[in-house]
Amino acid sequence: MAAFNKKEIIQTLEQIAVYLEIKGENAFRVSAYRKAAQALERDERTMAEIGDPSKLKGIGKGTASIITELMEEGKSSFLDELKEDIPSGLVALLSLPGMGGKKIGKLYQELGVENADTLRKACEEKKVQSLAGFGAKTEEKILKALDEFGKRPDRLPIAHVMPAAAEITRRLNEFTGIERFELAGSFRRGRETVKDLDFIISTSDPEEVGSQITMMENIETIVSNGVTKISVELSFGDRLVVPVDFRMVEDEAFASTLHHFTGSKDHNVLMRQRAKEKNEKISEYGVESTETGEVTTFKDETGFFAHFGLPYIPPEIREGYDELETEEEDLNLIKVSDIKADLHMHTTWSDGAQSVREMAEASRGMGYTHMAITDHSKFLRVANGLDEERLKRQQEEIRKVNDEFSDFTILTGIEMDILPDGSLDFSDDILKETDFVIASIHSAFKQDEKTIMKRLETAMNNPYVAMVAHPTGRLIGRRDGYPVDMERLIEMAAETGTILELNANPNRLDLASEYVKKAQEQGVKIGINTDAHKADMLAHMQTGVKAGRRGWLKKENVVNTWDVETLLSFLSKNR
Ligand code: DGT
Ligand code: CA
Ligand code: CA
Ligand code: ZN
Repeated sequence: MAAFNKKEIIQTLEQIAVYLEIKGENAFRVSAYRKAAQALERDERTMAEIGDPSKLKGIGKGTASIITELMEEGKSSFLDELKEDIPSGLVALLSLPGMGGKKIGKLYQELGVENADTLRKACEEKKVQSLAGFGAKTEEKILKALDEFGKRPDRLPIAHVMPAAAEITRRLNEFTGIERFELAGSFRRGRETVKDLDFIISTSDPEEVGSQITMMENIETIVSNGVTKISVELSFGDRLVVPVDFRMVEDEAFASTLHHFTGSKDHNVLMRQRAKEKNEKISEYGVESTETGEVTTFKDETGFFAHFGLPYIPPEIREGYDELETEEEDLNLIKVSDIKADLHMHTTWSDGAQSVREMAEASRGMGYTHMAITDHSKFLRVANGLDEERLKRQQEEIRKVNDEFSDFTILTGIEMDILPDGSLDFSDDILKETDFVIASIHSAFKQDEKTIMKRLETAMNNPYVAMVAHPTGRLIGRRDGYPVDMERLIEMAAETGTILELNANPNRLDLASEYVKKAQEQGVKIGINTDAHKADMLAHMQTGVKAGRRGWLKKENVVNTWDVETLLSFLSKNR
C-alpha cells in the first residue's frame, strides 16, 4: 500500500478513536487519538515537513509510532487488530443517523448488539431505551432507521459508481477478443445518478468475451447470461453493489448499438421520428430501409448522425429536448482541454492534504496556466480556517512560490464563510488584498429560504466577492443542502456580476444542469472548480466539465477558460 497523506492519516486517527470507543476503552485513551488528529490538522505543514510527529505538541510516543507507520506504509497494524476484534456488522451501524462510537459501544458492551438484526431485536424488546443516553424516542428512531438500513437505493450517486466504472474499464482492457468497447447509458450522458452501467463491446467472439465477464472477480449475482447480453451485479467494498449490463455486437453494428444504448429513451424517440420521415427504421444494429430492407451501418456515431443530416450530438445533451433542431455552433460545448485554471482548492493551511507548492505543481501538471489557492476562513474551525494573521502568512508563501514559476500564476484566494447571521468572515480591507474571493455557506443549513437568501445576497453585494461556491450545499444521494431560490440566485448573480460555481466534485455538482442552462441564458459567468483537498482530486475537473455540458455550457461563459489577464480584469471591473 502507498504511504498515506496527511488527510488520510488524520482520518485514520479519528477512525481508531471510534473503534476504541466501540470497544469501550477509557475516554483518556480515546481522546489521545482525537487530540493527535487535531494537532496535525492545526499544523499547516505537510507530513514530510513535519518529519518526526512525536515532536508535535499533543502527540505522544504511542500515537507518533502509529502516525509514522501510516506515513511509511499506508496502514496501521493497531487499527487492523481493532478491526479483527470488533464485529464488522457493528461498525456498519455507524451510518445510522445519530450513532457514534460511544453509542454503538454501549449497545455492544451492555446489550451484546453485533449487527442490524440484533439491534432490531434489542429495540423491539425495549432494552435500548433503558441505556444511559438513549430513550424511548431514540429507540423508535433507531427502529425506523433500521427499516431503511441496508436497503439498496434505486439510483446510485455517480461518485459511488465512478471507481467501479474505472475498475471494470481497466479489466475489459485486459480481456482477449475485444475489438472496442465503450460505456453507454446514463453514465455516458453524465447524469448525477445511475440505475446501472451499460457497456457496449464489439467482438467477433461473444462467447470468449462472455466467459471472461462471468468469471470476473467479485461478481455477486449473474442476473442473466445470454450470448449477446450479460447482466451481473458486482460488489465493490462492503456496501456497494453495482448492476452492470454488457452487450456484445459485431464491430460493424458498434456505432448503432452505442447510440441506441446511450439513449436517452426520449432522444431515441426523436431519432426514430427522423428515420420514419425517410422511410427508415433505426435498430440497435443499424438503419434499415423500409422499402428495400437494406441495412446501413456506420463507422462511428458521427457517421450515424450524418446519415440523418445532423451534426454530431454530444451524449450529454441527448435528453429528447431540442437537440436535433439546434444550430451547429450551439452544440460546440465546453471541453476539458479548454480549461486553463482551477480556482478553488485547499492546502495544509486549512483542511487540505498538501502544501501550496505541491498543489501548484499538480495544477501546472494538469496543463493549466494559472490557479487560485482558496483555503477556508476562520469561522470554519473544524477545517482549521485562516484568521487574518494566518491568511497574511499564507499569502506570503503563495507569492513566494508564485515567484518560482515563470510560466504559471498562482492567485491568492480565500473560501470565506458566510456566517449564520448573514455577516461575512472578513472585512473589506482584508478581502481587497486577496485576488480571488469565494463566499460560501457551511453552517446553519436548517435556516429558512428567506434567511439563506439574505445571507447569499449580502455576499453577492460585496464588491470583493468574486464567486459563490457550491451554491446549494447538497451532497448527491446524501443530503439536500440548504433551501435556495435558484431563480432568484441566478438573477442576483447577473445583477452583481458574481460568478456561480459548478463544483466539480462528483458528490456535489451544483449548479445542477438545469440551472447551468438558466444561468448561461441570463449572462451569468460560471466557474468550474474541483474544490480539491488533495492533488489527485484535481482530476474531478473532468466530471465538472461533463456536468456543464449537460447544461449546454459554452467555453466563453466559463471563467476557467479565460487567460489570467482576462480573469483579473473581469474581477477588477466589479471591485
Ligand atoms: P439509468 O436508469 O440510469 O440506467 O438510465 P439509462 O438511460 O442508462 O437506461 P437503461 O440502462 O435502462 O438503458 C440504456 C439506454 O438504452 C436508454 O437510455 C435507452 C436505451 N433503451 C433501453 N431499453 C429501451 C427500450 O425499451 N426502449 C427504448 N426506446 N430505448 C431503450
Ligand atoms: Ca443504465
Ligand atoms: Ca441498463
Ligand atoms: Zn472549498
